[in-house]
Amino acid sequence: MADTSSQILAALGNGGEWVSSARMVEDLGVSRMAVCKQVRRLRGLGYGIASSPRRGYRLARRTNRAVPEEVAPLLRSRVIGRPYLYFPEIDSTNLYLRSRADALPEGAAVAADAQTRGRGRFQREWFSPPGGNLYLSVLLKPAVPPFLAPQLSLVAAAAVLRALHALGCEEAGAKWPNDILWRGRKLSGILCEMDAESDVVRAVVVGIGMNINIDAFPSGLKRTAVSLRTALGRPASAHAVAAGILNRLDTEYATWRRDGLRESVRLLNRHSVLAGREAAVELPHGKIRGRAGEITDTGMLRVIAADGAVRDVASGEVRLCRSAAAGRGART
Ligand code: BT5
Repeated sequence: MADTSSQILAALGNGGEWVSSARMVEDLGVSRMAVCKQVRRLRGLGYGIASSPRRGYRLARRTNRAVPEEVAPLLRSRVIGRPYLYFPEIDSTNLYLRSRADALPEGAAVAADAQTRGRGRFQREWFSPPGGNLYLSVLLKPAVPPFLAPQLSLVAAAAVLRALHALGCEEAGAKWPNDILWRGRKLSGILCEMDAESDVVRAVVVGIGMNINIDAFPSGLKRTAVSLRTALGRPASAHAVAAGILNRLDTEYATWRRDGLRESVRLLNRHSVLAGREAAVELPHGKIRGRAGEITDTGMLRVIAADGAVRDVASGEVRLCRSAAAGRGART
């Protein structure tokens, strides 16, 4: 289906020109009905396509969404994003891949324009309105022991960061373990979920949510969330972001499999919003406070307590302490 719509888009060219439906029927070898149906579908995906009974069709506006018609031509990846699936609306892209992990190959990716049950860690809600944000999940099947799977959250964070920097959002930084911030506000969050046997990972789904074009946050997020549009000062396309992330995750993941986490960690440390700052870390059993140090080569956060005791933390929720955060605008 995406093939015919891609052909229709190709026939419409860069827009501006009217193309008669008779010409499309002839050039594409499909029925007039099929052209009509695909044009309707493309409009549903956010393309502006004008039609006139006499003149045919004209492309007035491309979509800003992460549709396959726009993402596929930008993909340079070998494994990640193959196949690439898209839904205008879904419950959750992570749930989708988790429930089909056996049937789909490693690298399969699914994106949506809206989620009705978008989730963060600990079943928290991920605000997922329609209109040009990105909700993207990727299925990975590394044959590694389960304790290594959380590292993939950092591998994904590094890929997202590289993609954002390449798009001109140089100030994007990483907040261990799974947030991407811009000037202290959350631009993107990563949820890594695993299905495993006792000694080997069966599947890991890495889900990435990014605010791209929607700034109308609910009151609870107004001060803590930000969109890429605000960060860049201009609208951005979810398809360019999706392709950028998938292409970079392809190399980041291959590097992780070959050499471990070191390269990803190097980038995350270079752009860490925590390094050197006073933080409180909620652990599964209790809370510690101290100065956040580097992320270690195995993906732990080093925390140095006031008495000099050093602790490497494997997982947890980090809050910057007010005194240190205030001067640098951190709000999460
Ligand atoms: C995360 O969780 O940051 C991981 C978010 C992962 C979402 C993606 S979207 C594609 C895939 N499918 C899914 O269903 N999920 C993944 P966590 O660290 O727990 O942060 C959640 C918290 O971030 C919430 O409690 C809010 O405070 C805040 N939040 C919710 N929606 C947000 C948004 N759109 N932008 C910024 N902050 C948000």
